[in-house]
Amino acid sequence: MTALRHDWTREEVLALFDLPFADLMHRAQQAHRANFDANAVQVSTLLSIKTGGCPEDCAYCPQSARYATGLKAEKLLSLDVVLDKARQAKAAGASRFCMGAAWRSPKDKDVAKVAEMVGAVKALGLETCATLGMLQPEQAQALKAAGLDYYNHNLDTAPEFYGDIVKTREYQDRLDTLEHVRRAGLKTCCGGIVGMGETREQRAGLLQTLANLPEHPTSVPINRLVQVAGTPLAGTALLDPFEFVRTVAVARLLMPLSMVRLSAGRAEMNDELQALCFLAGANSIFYGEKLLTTGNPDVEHDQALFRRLGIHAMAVVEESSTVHADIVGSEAAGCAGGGCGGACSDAELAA
Ligand code: SAM
Ligand code: DTB
Ligand code: SF4
Repeated sequence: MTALRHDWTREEVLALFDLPFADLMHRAQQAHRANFDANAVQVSTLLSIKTGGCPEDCAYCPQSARYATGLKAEKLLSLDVVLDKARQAKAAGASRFCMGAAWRSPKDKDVAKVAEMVGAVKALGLETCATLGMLQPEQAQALKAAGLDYYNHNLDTAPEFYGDIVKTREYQDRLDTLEHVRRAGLKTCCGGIVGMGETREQRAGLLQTLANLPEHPTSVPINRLVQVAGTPLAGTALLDPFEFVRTVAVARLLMPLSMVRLSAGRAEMNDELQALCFLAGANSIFYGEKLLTTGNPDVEHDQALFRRLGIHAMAVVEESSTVHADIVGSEAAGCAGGGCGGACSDAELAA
């Protein structure tokens, strides 16, 4: 049994970051293999259901109305359009469909419309995830009642660096929404962004805060900043790729039962760097040509990468059971021979 800790000190987390690269990778792989099939990667597809025009000032985000990024603000997509995209995502091999909206916090009438989308997407046999900004407790409950599986709400960076990145809300606001989401019985998807000019200590602070939440997030997206012209963070010095891999490895060690997602920024990474991230314990990706507003690797490229690395996709067939399928196919292959002893099926539920 892997023991889960929620009392990490900053020094302990930094000591992991400071390990020689090979030692850190070895430890991360041990933790990964103890809990998962190391060759299975979960695939989620993202859709921006409400793009741009956001009142918040997140310095990384192309969707803030405050920055001239050339992005056109759009209204909430219709149910038909969302369902069409969800069908396409399923046909391409995704197991989870994540709907993102550029809202600070949704109005109740927005939540009602998203709830309808959630029910319809779930009926296609996909896991559902939404990221809509700050939620009130009743809104989280309404989404849960509609069948939502996951709510994505990132802490984004360390508490002490947050004010440099976002001034229109507090770190505590993020923590409050996460609590409302957990109390509603939703699974949390919560991570952050690295490469925003933060220090190693602040990267450690992000992971420490995530691991010390009352429950480890079921999914932990690690985004590498996608630099978008017009945002205040465009032109930030690029993070050493090995430091990015270290961040993934430390996330794996601190949250051994969570799905660690290699998230935004893959389009700017070569295959070798992505392979190192999988070796460091990443076991989930966003799959499909687009993230929310920026690019992601082509589906064909990801399929080829999976084939070259001998990775297979995890496909969810029902709420409590995850099996593996080929990323290009629809036929579930079952968990036999994965070397996970069944642990991969339960890992998402166990965290
Ligand atoms: N508005 C909601 C919110 O902020 O929670 C949901 C959508 S927001 C775009 C979701 C997440 O996308 C952010 O928390 C951030 O982690 C990530 N994100 C946004 N812009 C990014 C960028 N340029 N590079 C990497 N991640 C980014
Ligand atoms: C997450 O952690 N990363 C995704 C998802 N959750 C919603 C969003 C990435 C956005 C990258 C910039 C864009 O495409 O607009
Ligand atoms: Fe708005 Fe979310 Fe972008 Fe911040 S990250 S500007 S809240 S869409």
